[in-house]
Amino acid sequence: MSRKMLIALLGIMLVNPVAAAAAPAEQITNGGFEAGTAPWWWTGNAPASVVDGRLCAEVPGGTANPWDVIIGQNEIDLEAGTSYAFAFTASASAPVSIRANVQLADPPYTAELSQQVPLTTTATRVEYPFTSKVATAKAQVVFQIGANANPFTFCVDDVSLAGGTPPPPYIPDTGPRVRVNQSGYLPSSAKHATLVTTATQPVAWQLRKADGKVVARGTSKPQGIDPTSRQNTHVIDFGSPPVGKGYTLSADGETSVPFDIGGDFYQRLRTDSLAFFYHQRSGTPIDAAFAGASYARPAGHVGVAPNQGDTSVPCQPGVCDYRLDVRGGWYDAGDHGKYVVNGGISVAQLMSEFERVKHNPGAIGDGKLKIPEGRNGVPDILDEARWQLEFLLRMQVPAGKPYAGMAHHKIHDNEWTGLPLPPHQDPKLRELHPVSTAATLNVAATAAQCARLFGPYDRAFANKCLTAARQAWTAAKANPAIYASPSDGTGGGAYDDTNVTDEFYWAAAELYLTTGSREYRDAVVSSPLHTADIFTQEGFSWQSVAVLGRLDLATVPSGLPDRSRVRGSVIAGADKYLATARSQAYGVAYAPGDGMYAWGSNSQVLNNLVVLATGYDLTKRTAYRDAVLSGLDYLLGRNPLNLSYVTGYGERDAHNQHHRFWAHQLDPALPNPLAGSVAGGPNSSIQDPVAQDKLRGCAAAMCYIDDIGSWATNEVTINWNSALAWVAGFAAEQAEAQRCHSMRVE
Ligand code: 9MR
Repeated sequence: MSRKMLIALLGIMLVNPVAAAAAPAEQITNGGFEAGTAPWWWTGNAPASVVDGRLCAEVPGGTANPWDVIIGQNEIDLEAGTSYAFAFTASASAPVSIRANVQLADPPYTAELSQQVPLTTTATRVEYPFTSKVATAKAQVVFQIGANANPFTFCVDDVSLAGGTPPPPYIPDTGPRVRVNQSGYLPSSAKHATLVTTATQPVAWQLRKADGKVVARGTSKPQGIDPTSRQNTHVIDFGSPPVGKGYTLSADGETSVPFDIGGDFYQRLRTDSLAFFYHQRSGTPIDAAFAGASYARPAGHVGVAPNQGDTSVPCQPGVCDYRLDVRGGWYDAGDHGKYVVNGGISVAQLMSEFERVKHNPGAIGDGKLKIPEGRNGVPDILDEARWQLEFLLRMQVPAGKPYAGMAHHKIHDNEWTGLPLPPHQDPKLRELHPVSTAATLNVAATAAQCARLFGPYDRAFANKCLTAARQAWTAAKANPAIYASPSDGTGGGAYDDTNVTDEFYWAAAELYLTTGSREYRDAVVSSPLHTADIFTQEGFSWQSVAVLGRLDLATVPSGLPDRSRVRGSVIAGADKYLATARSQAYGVAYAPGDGMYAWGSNSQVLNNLVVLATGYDLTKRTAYRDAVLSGLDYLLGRNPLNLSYVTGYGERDAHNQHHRFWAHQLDPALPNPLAGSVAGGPNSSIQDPVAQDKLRGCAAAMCYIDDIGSWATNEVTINWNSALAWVAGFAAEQAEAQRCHSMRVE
């Protein structure tokens, strides 16, 4: 906008407040691409990304129809008889003609505006007025950029559809006001539901079997306003109904979704949540024989075009003079980055899930998971862990180079890619980022754990891990304060961390438990974290890993002098989370001090459940076990949104999580996220445009939307699923124990 125009416009607004108030509403979200690419989508043949603040797509030549290549935005509201102006600034790397449409998003795709637009290499602004004949909430704006003979780059910016009234406020569909674990409850554990109601006095409830017969009744317990949701809530304890399917709970004129008492849902979740890791593997085809046809895909990042990695990856300019083969590992999340810090906690939790049951691994043992390494004499969960461990070892700087033994912090694309994008089609340059102390200590900790656990199965690999762990420890001691930059977040996450006291503690703990060496024991006991209360309400995470060390010091046999105090500290932590769970309207052991739910809050919940479960392992106090299950109730539907955050579990499940391949919401040919994938969950800071558009002012536990564009509330990641897998393993074991018990009773 020119200065003159701006001054004129400001003048009009100042003298005529009515004119200012009546400015047409903007119907496009993130039209300037300041917030990345969401909620824009495009066809898979035109990979797009934000370049210099514009959205640019590589358009193939030789397609038949304009609509064979599209960039668009859906869920546009149009009012009948209302005028709109569709405007944008666009250019192409060669002169071409495109179509710009405002149309219905579904067949017959009736267009309210369809405009042929000639483009040149000069970015040009165009504006097309039209009046809508239809009223719909399901229109779309699309740039149809196919039917050009030669490939070209299309760039667009400042897209606007001005007119009509502002989009109505988003009101989530929260379904029936009686909130339950939508999968079900274990027969001999506590059974709680939450009722949302205006009533302040107890109300009557009835529990019905699938045939409608009432099997239990009682009255609710008013709980007051729940600050996490701003809802007035009651808690219902519905006792000990017999095992059965299709129960419903009614109260205050509302009936819950159906749920089971007993069943094998936690056993399924144990397996499904681990399958996630096979599907996230980089550097190998995902085989239909293990994954099913709709989830199969070619290997990503094995040096085959258009991929530019990961078999010989350079550093960011100026960072190093060598290339590394860093193939393999797991993709972090919905993106294709591979980050040592986050990879570390993820693989640690898988190994710890194994270590907890290592004498009887059962359903996670050899030949039990759907992975190519089945029946090789090694427990399957360790096979899966090894896929990541070998990648982590490849991230270490080779001998003879500066910082030898340190680990590169991460490897990822040099620019952000958009969605959808299967890994093998990622065209961006992959780069190694500088080494960091945190990454190096993640290698030390996990490689030490590897050495301990792989010993009985593969001595050579265990030795390799131990050597790497020791080297990493020594290198980190020599370089104790090399921190990843918080601003190094283009094309991948920063995963920055400026306090590595906890990483030192964790690595020392794992090295000590594996070797028994005095050096590592001294590092453990002299760490200020060894005696600190590290069981915070916020919970542990990739950035705060001391609890990983403390839990292993409490559970893995060793000669640690103050081991019984350490065990007591974990029990004290479990007591704290138990008190929290009991105080919450939705029974969840998570109550951050500032009332702000973190990015990935569901994993903070899960990690607190890991502490509670460890408390149970140490004491066999059923209250801890029940608090773990109550936390799972929250994740599986007993929450303010009445939503199961785990794909494939529960009647109302999250299934549009942010992922470049599981992108069914954007491309019907692609699958939804795999069953057993947990969404990051409510995030008070709503950093992405979809969440900002829909959720401003949200109560903490409701700052979530099941939309693929909401990367800040609805992504899936390896470190969140590793926490889910750990807790599901625990819950499945309780389910098995209770099944045996109820069979004995019968
Ligand atoms: O899980 C990470 C969260 O704790 C951070 O606050 C956030 C911003 O740095 O990044 C999250 O991790 C994302 C990572 O940066 C890139 N891959 C997807 C991760 C989950 O959204």
